[in-house]
Amino acid sequence: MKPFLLVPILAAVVTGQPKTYPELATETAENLKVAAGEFDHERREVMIPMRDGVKLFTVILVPKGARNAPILLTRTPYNASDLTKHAESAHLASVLQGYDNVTDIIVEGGYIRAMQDVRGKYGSEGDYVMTRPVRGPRNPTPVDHATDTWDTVDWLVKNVPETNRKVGIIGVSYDGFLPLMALFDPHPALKVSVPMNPMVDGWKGDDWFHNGAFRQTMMSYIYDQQGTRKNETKWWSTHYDEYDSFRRYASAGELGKARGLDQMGFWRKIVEHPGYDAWWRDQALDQLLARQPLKVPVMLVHSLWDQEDIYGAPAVYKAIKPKDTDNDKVFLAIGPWYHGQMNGEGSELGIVKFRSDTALHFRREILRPFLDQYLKDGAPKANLPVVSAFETGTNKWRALPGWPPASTARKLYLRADMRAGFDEPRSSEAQFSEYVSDPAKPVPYRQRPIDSSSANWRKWLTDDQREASGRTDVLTFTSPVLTEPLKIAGAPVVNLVASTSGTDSDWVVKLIDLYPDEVAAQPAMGGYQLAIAMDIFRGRYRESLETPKPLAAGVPLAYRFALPNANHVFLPGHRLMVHVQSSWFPLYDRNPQTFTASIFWAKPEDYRKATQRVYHTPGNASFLDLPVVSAK
Ligand code: PG9
Repeated sequence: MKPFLLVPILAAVVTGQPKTYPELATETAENLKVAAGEFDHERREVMIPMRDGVKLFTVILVPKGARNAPILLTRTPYNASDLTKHAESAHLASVLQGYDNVTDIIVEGGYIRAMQDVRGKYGSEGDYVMTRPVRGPRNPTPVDHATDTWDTVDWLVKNVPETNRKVGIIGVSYDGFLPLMALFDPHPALKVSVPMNPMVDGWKGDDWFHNGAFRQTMMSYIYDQQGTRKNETKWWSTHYDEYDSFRRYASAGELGKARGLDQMGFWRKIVEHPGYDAWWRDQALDQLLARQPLKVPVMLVHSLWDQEDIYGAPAVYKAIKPKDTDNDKVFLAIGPWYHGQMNGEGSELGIVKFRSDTALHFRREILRPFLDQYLKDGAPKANLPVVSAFETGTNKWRALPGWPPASTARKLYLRADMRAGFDEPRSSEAQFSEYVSDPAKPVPYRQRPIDSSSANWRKWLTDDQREASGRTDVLTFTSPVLTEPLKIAGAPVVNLVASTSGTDSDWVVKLIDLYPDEVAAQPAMGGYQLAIAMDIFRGRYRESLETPKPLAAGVPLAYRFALPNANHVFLPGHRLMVHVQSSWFPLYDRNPQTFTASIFWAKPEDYRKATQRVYHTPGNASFLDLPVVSAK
């Protein structure tokens, strides 16, 4: 070390005088200009002004030499800058690689890519409101995602000289909810909308609740999203096994309180609205869009094993397809995917193999022709079927005129001795099957330890349900071995007649494809219990989704609710199986099994064991209505 440098510094510390050492000029570039020569695209970062003066950060990636190119826009709360910088590369394909981009379509198709932070997140100005409601009773401001999309599209077509002035909006999940919001009074240059796995109804069956049961693993999402503009402060773990982390608290409300979640506005609203009241109904996009004129062609994209938004896409299809009188504006694609998998590799999900890259097929053969038709000047008509649906079991794509296809409802009865079958129960058989549900030891939703990493979480719907079937608090009804294929397409409907010794209860029902005892081609599938459709229903909402009521203890009561859509063939040699249980932890908060005004504030003493009975008598039969279609 050179003593002459130290002397002035020490002197400054001792005397408090300013430093007197010689200047060494910074070597950092003053205003870096990136040498663009090797790049196959140009990156522009702009602040686009909205009608209320708020500016939204937008990245625009223009392929080199682009002329008359259409724009594919994604709006996001997840950081537009990061999502367009998956790699430090000169190649558009590398910077876009990731599940938020249909990279091959953009690159091969010569699209201009635009990605924008929604107001209040990351580089954008303004206030953040979770899935900001449309202008109206839940949003008194003059701006919503419809106006922000309108203003953005207007700016893009006027300020990106390489464009043909045609814009499509596309995205997954939250970024899939936004293409739906774009359909309210759309800009004339918005030519197509592709909501993939969109969040549509947060209470009925998407991210926040399923039929009234709260998805408490979403608490970390709220914390990260609404703690800071740039998600800088993160929810923390305390245990490797999520089961243990959540089990420490009596309720989700208590956990939220302990972690300061009540500082986040959306959490306060969730806790205020546990039932399906006007606050939820006013935001249910399927219901809202049913009342809008249909102006822009839409391709809804649905994943059969969507662990986050399994309700949304088919619900919107059902709501808006009847308005498509010329049958040329509303399309549906259904694939065997987890949330967002259509943008990645789709030849398997967990252990389940599909024998071809279904996601690539979707992008190449379905989505790309659809986008090209509406966005590219002079592109040919795509000639797509209204519905392109991958059929699991047989692993085939099917072209269908609508969804669901015509079917016959066949009742799959739950019978005594843990049998399931198409014959009605007889009066001679035991009246019910029972189990004890103990909230102190809730049924894990997947094998413990439950590690919450995203790579792991996205596969859980295809986990082997064998794990649950070994428990004494899970009923498992099984059919004889099938001798012929049985094909279902649509939503199976649960008709459960059940009693609880408590005054509130959750009912989880799973329709399962039970594989043969041994599967020579893939030994790990021997005896595999693959969930085809499953969901939870919170008993207190049996009579009214809005106003909860205590259940009459010990009385058989009917519960009717739809499971998520399936498009599946149960093959010969397989069996049908149905599980019934009363908890699914920690994905869903525990039902105390004693009626309380709000389960968010249930007290430790409210949690009680209950004896649960599933009835199978001629007058009180429990069954699943299966939408059976011809297996040809
Ligand atoms: N499922 C996520 C989400 C959507 C909407 C609201 C909250 C969360 C997502 O993947 O974006």
